[in-house]
Amino acid sequence: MGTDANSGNPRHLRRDCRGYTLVELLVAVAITAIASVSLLRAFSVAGTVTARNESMCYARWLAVSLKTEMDRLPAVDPNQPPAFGVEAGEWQNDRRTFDDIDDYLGWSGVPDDGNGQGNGDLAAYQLATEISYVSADDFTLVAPPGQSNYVLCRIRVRCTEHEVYDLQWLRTVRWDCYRP
Ligand SMILES: [Ca+2]
Repeated sequence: MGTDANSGNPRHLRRDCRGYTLVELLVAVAITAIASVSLLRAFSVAGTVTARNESMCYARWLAVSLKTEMDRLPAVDPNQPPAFGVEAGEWQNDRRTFDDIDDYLGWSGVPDDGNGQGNGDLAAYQLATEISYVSADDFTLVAPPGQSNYVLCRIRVRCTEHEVYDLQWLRTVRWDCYRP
């Protein structure tokens, strides 16, 4: 029957039962602290990315909703001699009075609740619209109002100090919209 050559050796028992030294404990604490900081940073970055994605998702939804509203309207005022911007009886700060695309020229505001009142849940967002006539040969060139059949519509939704969702699209003008 075999025996442990070190069994019964007092020096061997002391080495097994001595526990950890202070240096070993400090190293373990340092490693744990470094790992914890790394984990916290990872969670923090993940939280920031999630918040940004959520913010941009709301901004996109606001932009698409406003585009849907604008696309229901003709490119030229259907009821009176068209101007570039709001016509008589329409108010630049009240979208409910708009009846054609270029009424949105220079409009800006916060998301509303559908009744013309600000939506407190989305108060952090700011919307702005830009309208311009552009050249038929080059959509990057601005044309004088009424001198082109193409209108460039743009919606910008600012969700934070540095984040802006931008949506642009073209409309073609139907000059027969206005029927006096
Ligand atoms: Ca109008």
